[in-house]
Amino acid sequence: MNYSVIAYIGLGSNLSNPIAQINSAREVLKASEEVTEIAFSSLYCSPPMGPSDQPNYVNAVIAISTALSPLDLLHYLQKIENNQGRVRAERWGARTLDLDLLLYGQQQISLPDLVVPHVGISQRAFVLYPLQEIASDLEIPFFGLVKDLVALCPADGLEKL
Ligand code: ROI
Repeated sequence: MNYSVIAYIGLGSNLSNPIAQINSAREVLKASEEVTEIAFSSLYCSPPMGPSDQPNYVNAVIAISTALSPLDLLHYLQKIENNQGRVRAERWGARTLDLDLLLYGQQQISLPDLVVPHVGISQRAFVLYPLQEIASDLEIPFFGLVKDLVALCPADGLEKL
């Protein structure tokens, strides 16, 4: 049995009833024996980063504790995405559900399929603002404190729902 770590996961959706997609992913995670929910942010509406000819996104961040390894957690998240109709199509295009492994304890991971902390974490309002709500004093390895990063990050049209 591995020791449990606290991991943070970013949730995003802009297709097929995004609020329901995010809530459903949360329920799946909560029901999982491998994962315990520690905190869940508010839901936020955000304009798309990337091509602008797609709907606005709903975003949130969940903190969990888990004994799954980083790759097992990644694969588990991918399974949830697939079960909710995720089709891997255009890069930066619209999606029914995105579950991004943002942080895994204080580990820095650089594998072909998994980079943690997540690449966009230090600059994306739709990640940092919900993260601040549940973990303002958290230190992101390499990047610094969440609250300091938020202070440098324009809200970019992000709105709490
Ligand atoms: N833009 C926003 N606002 N929210 C997201 O979750 C999101 N996810 C993505 C891309 C396409 C980069 N843009 C996004 O994967």
